[in-house]
Amino acid sequence: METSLIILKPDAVQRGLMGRIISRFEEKGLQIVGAKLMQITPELAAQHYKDHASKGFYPGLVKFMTSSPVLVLAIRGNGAIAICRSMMGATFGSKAAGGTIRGDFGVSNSFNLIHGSDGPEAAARELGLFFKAGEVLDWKRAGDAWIYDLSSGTPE
Ligand code: IDP
Ligand code: MG
Repeated sequence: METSLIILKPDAVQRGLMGRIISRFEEKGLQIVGAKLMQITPELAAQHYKDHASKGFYPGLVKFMTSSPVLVLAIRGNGAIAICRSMMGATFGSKAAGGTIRGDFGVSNSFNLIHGSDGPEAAARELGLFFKAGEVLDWKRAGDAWIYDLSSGTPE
């Protein structure tokens, strides 16, 4: 099982899209194992986006991400990191395919609604930035046996 760090960005929160976006992940069969409404500080934004520090869009990105509350989620499932990325769609709302979150809910390239970890290493680092020990919960979901084929002992 993988866990991805997802951020519903300030535009998603301000536009009242949190519920619809979370529903997509739940309907897919992914499990919410952490959730936190918070205002990102400039220091945390800088740590989170450290790989983009040299880019021209970086100052605007930090300003945007710290401008208003975000909803931070830890989302778990078999292959969850890649599944979340494909559900999010391409980075730019103007290019993201229909059926994806960015494709269906936005047109902007910078206000693109959602962040998702791009690999296992990034997910581990980002989960550590946004959640303290004990805030990501290993809870048993009653319906798991109908989400996955568990007959072999591992989720298929
Ligand atoms: P990703 O969020 O799809 O992984 P990244 O390339 O990692 O995309 O960029 C991080 C974030 O920086 C994007 O989600 C977007 O908010 C912003 N961003 C990336 N490229 C641009 C750009 O060219 N103009 C404005 N904002 C950008
Ligand atoms: Mg990225």
